[in-house]
Amino acid sequence: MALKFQCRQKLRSLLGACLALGAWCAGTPAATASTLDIVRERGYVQCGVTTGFAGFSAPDAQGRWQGLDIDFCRAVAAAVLGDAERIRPVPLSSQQRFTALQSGEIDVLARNTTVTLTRETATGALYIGIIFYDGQGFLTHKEDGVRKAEDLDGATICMQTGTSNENTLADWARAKGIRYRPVVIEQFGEVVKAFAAGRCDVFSTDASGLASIRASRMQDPDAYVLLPEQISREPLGPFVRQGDDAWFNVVKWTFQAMLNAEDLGLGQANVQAHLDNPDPNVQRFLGKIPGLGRSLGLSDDWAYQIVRQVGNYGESFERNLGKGSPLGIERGLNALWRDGGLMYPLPMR
Ligand SMILES: N[C@@H](CCC(=O)N[C@@H](CS)C(=O)NCC(=O)O)C(=O)O
Repeated sequence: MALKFQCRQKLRSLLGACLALGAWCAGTPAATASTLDIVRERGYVQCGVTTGFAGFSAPDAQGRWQGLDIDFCRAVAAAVLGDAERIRPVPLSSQQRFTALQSGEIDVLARNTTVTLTRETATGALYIGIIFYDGQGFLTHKEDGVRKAEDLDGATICMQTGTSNENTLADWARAKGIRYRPVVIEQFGEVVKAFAAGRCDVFSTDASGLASIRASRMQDPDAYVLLPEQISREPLGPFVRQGDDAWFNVVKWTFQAMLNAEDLGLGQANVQAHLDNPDPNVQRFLGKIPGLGRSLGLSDDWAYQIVRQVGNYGESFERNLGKGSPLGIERGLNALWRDGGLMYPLPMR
């Protein structure tokens, strides 16, 4: 019996050594470590953001980055590190964003990025959810008198290199028999200048982006008209690298926590008072009934920290994009499903 036991012990340590050798041969520790461990070790989250797109990601007058995407990045930092301030925004042009994610320069791409099939198959990126439902639109000079998209025949249209907007516009125009001259420029600031200077008749990108450009980049916002049509679906989502499930889960459920908080009526101002709420859904969410945090490799107050430090999805939306903000965007499709929108929080249990 004892001999049998000894043999089994030897077999187990031999197996252990083989597994360790296998893991060593399979790659360097850096290649196998989860981004979750890397972020913890580093002490801050690196988020790929725009070079300055008010409402989504842009520095304010004090140099502090603000926006829906920035809030999301802060929420990830609150969940993982317990401190929403532990973020480093990495400004990226449309063209640079997926390379930065692939190379490990950033941990999360939170940059008004449309989810498409080929972006997932060709870039090794994986979206974690849709943070904003949008559609491609047109911003025109009011003095040109264009009132609908079909009047754009013969127009010169400005876009930014590396956006989904280039192909979407080409497809739409072809289907409608509309001719146009594209002016495609790599740097965002340069596209804005070209449009403002009248080098193009129209700026085309996501409608939310156009609202942002008009409100924050044009000297006289009233001199520009956002046409009523949207020619595509542009579901915008944060992305992580493929093949890192632990990190994917943390980032995905951070977004779900922001949606669930809104659904549960938990916001920045009242979440502390809800620590005594006997509703088991609230108790589980806030970690009073433990388990959810641990299952993600986080502390059990991860969701509490998100809401206390950043707020729920609706609060972030209103603060950055909503009716009270300079962009003045309606919740529309981005309302919770029970209010007629598409935001449907997944059960946190
Ligand atoms: N949702 C579209 C467009 C996103 C996009 O990159 N839009 C441009 C606006 S023209 C932008 O955000 N530029 C800001 C920058 O490069 O800093 C996509 O994913 O391709």
